[in-house]
Amino acid sequence: MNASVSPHDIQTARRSLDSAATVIVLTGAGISADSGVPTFRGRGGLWKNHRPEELATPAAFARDPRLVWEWYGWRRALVAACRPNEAHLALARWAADRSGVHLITQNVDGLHVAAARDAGTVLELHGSLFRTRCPGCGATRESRESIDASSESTLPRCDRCGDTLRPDVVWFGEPLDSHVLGRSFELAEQTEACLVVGTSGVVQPAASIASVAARAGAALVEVNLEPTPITTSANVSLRGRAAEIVPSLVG
Ligand code: BJW
Ligand code: ZN
Repeated sequence: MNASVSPHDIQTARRSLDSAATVIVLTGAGISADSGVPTFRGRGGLWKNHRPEELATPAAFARDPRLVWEWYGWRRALVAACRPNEAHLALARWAADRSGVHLITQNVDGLHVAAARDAGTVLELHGSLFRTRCPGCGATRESRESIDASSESTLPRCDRCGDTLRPDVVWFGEPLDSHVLGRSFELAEQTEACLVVGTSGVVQPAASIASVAARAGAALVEVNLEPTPITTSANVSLRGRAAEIVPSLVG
């Protein structure tokens, strides 16, 4: 067990989660860090000197779709080689083995779905790296092929209307899917416990899912390497790696 986490805290967190009839699990990039997926903020969050906030925007795509696709092509190739870790797998087993567990993720890497026995149980707030969307006609499709971002003319194009496709992810300033978001807040209002894993808690509206749950009376358990804005609302805050701590909470 991680040296900075006391067995007493693990036991308290476990008791809160076990005794709750309903639990939502809100995850962020930190849960996939142990699979080798880089997080957004902090060390390793930069790509060729660009901050994610500069590239994950509609304005960046309008200005330089080649550069944005180069970044997404690099990330797709990197994530395609990654596998769910012990935290994804433990959560998937837990959600399958007991009722009332709902996974809500900000991640676009598909690792919760890859680990899940029933992919329908995962709510993906920010879309998927492995889907494209046509800005022209709105068509979406699964997409796993490698991206040739050597020039604008080689970028993926819509076979219906010819427009340059974009990744089907949610960029800054864009609304989240209203059904996915609505369902997430509905679950947050009703849940008896909320487990938050590996998110900096700074990106809205996703971060509010945890505060809505806490305000509605849910027990809040946080797993992270460091304190976040969510920590002050948490009943138990566990400092350490998700792949190490999560299986001890839900295994
Ligand atoms: C570990 C670990 C290990 C590491 N174990 N832990 C209210 C207030 C202020 C601003 C806003 C607001 N409402 C909206 C905004 C604006 C904006 C926003 O939130 N800005 C803030 C940054 C200031 N939000 C939006 O623009 C959203 N849209 C919106 O609100 O639209 C409104 C609207 C309505 C109607 C019409 C039009 C508009 C959209 C947000 C979209 C976010 N998109 C991204 C990119 C997705 C695509 C892609 O991947 O390329 O989503 S940004 C990026 O951040 C990504 C992530 O999902 C998201 C969250 O990041 P996350 O998961 O927290 O990762 P990190 O890296 O930040 O943190 C990792 C954590 O893990 C750290 O804490 C580590 O310590 C920890 N860790 N290793 C455990 N092994
Ligand atoms: Zn189209």
